[in-house]
Amino acid sequence: MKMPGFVFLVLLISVTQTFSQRTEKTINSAWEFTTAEDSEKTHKVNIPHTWNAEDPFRDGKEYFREKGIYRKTIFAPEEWQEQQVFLKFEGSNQVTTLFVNNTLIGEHRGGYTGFVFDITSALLPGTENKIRIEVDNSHNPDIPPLDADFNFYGGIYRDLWLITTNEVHFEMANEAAGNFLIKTPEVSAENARIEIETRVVNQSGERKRLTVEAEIFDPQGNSVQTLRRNIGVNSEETAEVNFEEDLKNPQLWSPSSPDLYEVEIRIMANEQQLDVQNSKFGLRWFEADPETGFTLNGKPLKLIGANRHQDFEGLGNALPNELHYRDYKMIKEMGANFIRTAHYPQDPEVYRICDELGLVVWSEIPVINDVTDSAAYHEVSLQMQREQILQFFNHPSVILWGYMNEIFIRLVFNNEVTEAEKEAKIKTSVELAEKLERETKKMDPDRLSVMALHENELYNTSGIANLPDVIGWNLYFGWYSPGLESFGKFLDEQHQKYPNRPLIISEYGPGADVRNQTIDPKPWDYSEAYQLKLHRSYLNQVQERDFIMGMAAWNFADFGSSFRQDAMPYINQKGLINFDRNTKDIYHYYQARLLEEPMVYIAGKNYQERYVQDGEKVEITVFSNAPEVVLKAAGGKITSEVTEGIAIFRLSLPEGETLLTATADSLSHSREITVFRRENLLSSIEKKQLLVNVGTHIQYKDPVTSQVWIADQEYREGSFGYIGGERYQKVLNKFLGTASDIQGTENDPLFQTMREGIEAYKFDAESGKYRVTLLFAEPEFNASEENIYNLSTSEKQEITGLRSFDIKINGKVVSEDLNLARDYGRIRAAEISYIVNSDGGITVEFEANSGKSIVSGIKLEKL
Ligand code: GCB
Repeated sequence: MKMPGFVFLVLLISVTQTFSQRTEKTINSAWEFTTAEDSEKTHKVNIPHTWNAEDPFRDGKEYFREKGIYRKTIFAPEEWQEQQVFLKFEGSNQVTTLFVNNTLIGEHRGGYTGFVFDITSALLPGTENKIRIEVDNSHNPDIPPLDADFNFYGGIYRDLWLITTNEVHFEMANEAAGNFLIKTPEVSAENARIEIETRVVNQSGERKRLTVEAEIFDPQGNSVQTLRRNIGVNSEETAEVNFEEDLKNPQLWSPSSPDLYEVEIRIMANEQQLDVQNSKFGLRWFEADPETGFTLNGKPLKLIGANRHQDFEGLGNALPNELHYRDYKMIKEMGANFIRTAHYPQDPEVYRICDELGLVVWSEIPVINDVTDSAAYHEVSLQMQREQILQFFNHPSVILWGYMNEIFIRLVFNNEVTEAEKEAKIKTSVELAEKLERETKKMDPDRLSVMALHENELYNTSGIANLPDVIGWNLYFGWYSPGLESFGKFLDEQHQKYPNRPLIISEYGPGADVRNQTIDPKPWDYSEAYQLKLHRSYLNQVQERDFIMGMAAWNFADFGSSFRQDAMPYINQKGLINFDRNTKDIYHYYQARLLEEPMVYIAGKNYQERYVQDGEKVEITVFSNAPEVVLKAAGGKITSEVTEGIAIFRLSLPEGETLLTATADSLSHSREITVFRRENLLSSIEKKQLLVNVGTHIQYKDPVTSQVWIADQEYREGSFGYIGGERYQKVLNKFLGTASDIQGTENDPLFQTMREGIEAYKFDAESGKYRVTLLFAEPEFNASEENIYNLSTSEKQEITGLRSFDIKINGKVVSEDLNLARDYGRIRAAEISYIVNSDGGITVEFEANSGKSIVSGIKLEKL
């Protein structure tokens, strides 16, 4: 009888299902969690989980770095007796120890790669089984990273999988964590050589005759080839089964056409399928040339993109896949074609996304800042590199394997090490680099090895920079080192001295806080405008130099770093977007420089209140990739050329709200701004308070109250401003003011900049009743808390760092012997409000008794 097609299909499916024994499911939900410190208190948590989502961002003690314990019972059905059962961790930071029914199964070291435990032998089928997972994120001298500018959030922060397989299955438990390898050693436009490497494990207790198949599908999903091998595998043995195939006229993978092939591998016994796995892969070839830069599939491609850290506001590193996806989509939509996974391997989902979206990836292990001279440290580093390579091998997006970042930075800044200690440290670092280079090339001769360096000659003199295929420079000219143009000069010198080294810019960028705005940016003012200035200059300088392979901005998003103080404590603010993923202007600027499809964007999402001086025009910046932009405002229309993605408009606008509309090609973008004339601020004081960010050119917006503290100005008759003194500057050529975390406020930038030695602040205001509020912070850690009036003149002179001043308003003393350190504490925000009845004019005088007077902000309100 002839069987109808669909009956045959149903039969086939049911037969295959019976014997296709692999099941994979997450077991993320409802774990009992305790910390070792507080073992009585259990919480129900879901994986991805970290216990450090909040504490690295709190003032006070350091974030919790110890042991956390996860517990759960799982029911093991009877059928598991004939199966192998595994737990697969995608990532858990940083030492993970697994117990099943109180039997120790194993330990894994390292927080950024996956690993698999075979739990079959400890399980009791037909009953509940106890799983206990201990995770420890305390500092461990044998495990990288030892020290870095990001948080080492503890916990099982990536998906956890329960996998059951047939007793005959593709290998699960080794450094590949269940991945099989698809190699593409030779690819050209005409032909692609494909090598597939599988490992078949037989735990059935008897010898098996098996057929292993590898079926290749093209990017359209058509099966193009099925390869087969017949093998015999003894019990408790693992057989390597490899395939080779040539594909003619391959469809190539690239950022502009990320075409993906797929391989399905199967283990068959007597027509029954025992195991199946699949993986996408891609076909491309590339080259890093020291003269001409990077080429992909024979065409030059300047790699431009960003580094990306894996944490997120409020979540630490425990992100759902959707948020990883959203980040990479935003990176792609910025016009980027390149990503460095910051300092460690990321979630497996990230690599899948980069393949799919078309982003070239530099993936790296977290050997950062310093190494330990121990066999264990070297071995864990090598293990991490093997795991990263084996686990992400099939991803065509991955082109560079990194293994070290700024490895001498601690050494260079540590004044306490002896010459001998220094030599020993250099020696062990170079030895480790040699081992990592060798291991990388042994495992994957077809990709490029890379290392990131900071601006120091030691990398050249030690010889470490001669090891990898590509050298990445982390360069912060215009930030940590002065001079934006020094960037290009440095690159030219390196290129001249080492003409055989392919070079890439692995990091660059300044801190930028969207609360800080100006049209006159300066280094270390944390303004969005300075971020724009620096990135624009770096983009130009890289584009002028063919020999530079590309550049990755530091960083795609702001990220958590518990020791940082900066404008927002505990956050590294060099992101192109905020920690909560709201964009900064600079993100849109990259779109103007990189996107091919038309774009136009009026900058200043966070700079809508514009305060201008007498006769001063309002400066509006528009980003676009069109040759010119038309801006409509207040009934007028102006056209401006676009240079390097920027059109600047200087407009005479009336006070009040104005709608701006920028049009380029057929696109337009609108933004509302509000203009205030500084000369009218006192006459309108009845309606609107006047707030001044004293001691700085920066306009600061408090995101909670939405109040704008305007840039400071010198007093002029009929107006307001400071008299005397100078901007306080803790370190020359660095942050304006101080970068210390000011306690007792979220408005750190407001308190970090100040005017020191100020004589007076004067408002030529009308008569009436006012509230004057002064903002202060003692910026010196060694400021004395002495009381000036308790001292005799001779004793007084011996005390250093004593700052005491009196405040007078309209001639009357309102605060006497104000010693900020004594009265409020050092590096702590203080506010004092005074009520003033004025017959016309307000003069706040600061009279120093010792040291210099200081003030951070002033607010005037008419009552
Ligand atoms: C670097 C480091 C990176 C830091 C960055 C910075 O060179 O590689 O981890 O976060 O500088 O912001 O200082």
